[in-house]
Amino acid sequence: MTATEWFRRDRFGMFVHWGVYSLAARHEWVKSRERMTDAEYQRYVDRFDPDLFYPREWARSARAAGMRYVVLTTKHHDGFCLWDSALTDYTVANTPHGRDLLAPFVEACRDEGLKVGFYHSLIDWHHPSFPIDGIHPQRDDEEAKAAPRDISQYREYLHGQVRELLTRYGTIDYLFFDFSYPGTSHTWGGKGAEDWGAEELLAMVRELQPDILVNDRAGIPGDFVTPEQYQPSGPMGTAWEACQTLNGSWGYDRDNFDYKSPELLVRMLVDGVSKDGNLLLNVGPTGRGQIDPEAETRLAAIGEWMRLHERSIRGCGASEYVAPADCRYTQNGDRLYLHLFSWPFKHVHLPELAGKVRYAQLLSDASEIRLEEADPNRVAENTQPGAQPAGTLTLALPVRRPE
Ligand code: FHN
Repeated sequence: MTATEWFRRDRFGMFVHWGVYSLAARHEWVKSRERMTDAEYQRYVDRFDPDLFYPREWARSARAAGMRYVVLTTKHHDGFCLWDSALTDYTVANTPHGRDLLAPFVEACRDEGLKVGFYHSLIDWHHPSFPIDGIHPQRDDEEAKAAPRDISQYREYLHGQVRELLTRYGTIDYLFFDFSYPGTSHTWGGKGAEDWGAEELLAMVRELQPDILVNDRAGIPGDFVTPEQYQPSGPMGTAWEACQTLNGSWGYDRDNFDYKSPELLVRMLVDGVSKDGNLLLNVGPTGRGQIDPEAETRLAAIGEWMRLHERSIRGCGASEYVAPADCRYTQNGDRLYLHLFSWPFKHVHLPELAGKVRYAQLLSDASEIRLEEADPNRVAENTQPGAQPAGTLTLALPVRRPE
């Protein structure tokens, strides 16, 4: 199976934003937003000791939710490394925890049959050669801005660390660079592909990991595009993956209880698959290493829906048919799945399916939906709405393929 094939089959992954900023517990950009110096930010490094870090629990939660790949931040914009890099001392080796965090993460994912993904930030607010730009914590420090910074030295560091990540941990299935979009000015501080050495970087990545999937954020096109915190209006003409948060924050944000409902999260997953895309749903573990209870309840609810409806997601994609209002179609061969985002409403009119549907059933309990009365209202009455886990009323409609 090619890399894109598993990606399109699996459809649903877990994003994990975790680092010393998790101790600040208010945003992964805390160093930039609060203009912290390295010395001020060191209080989190000095106290990073995730005694409740059990990556197998992360992997089990991901798998139970229906996710089939997990992507962990190896280094975020703060420059702090979750592995013992030979190229810097700014790593987990120099914290009270002291041990590599990537190896147990990778092992836990593999033990749970999940694909392994690394996130790696191009941006680095700690490296002495990384330019001071509009988002750098020292953006107001005239003396720091005046100091010479040679991005070619940072480029060498970036490539060297990516080499470490792709040679120390066996097969890595997926790489999420962050962030510099192809051909746009949106490259924060005006840095672009040439600054990162993007062509050489991706050539090295593919040489080291021939089957890896790489995203589009190293400044040049990759294997998939990455709409962030929005759902595209339709198929994007290439593999794509929407990365979404549970509550608007990527890192652990203790006082933020603005979590999306399980119903909305399921609909985001369905919506994405109906447009030939994936959903990468983020969790931000605490500074002790645990996925927070609010996130766990959402993952469990999605998992309950997936337990009954997985076949309308896994291996599915966009349909050639146009779904009625407030519905989505996902399709896999001659299996068409009609997802009703709101019900009961009196009838579902499927004129373009006239004569094509041989049989219909409610996916959650395999109960027949008699076509002449394919009326979710009656279905809802018969099946006790509570029987419908969060999300959608999904009908399986085996359709005759057009001759
Ligand atoms: O600035 C980052 C942000 O913290 C987060 O990592 C997201 C995830 O896609 N990427 C950048 C914003 O686009």
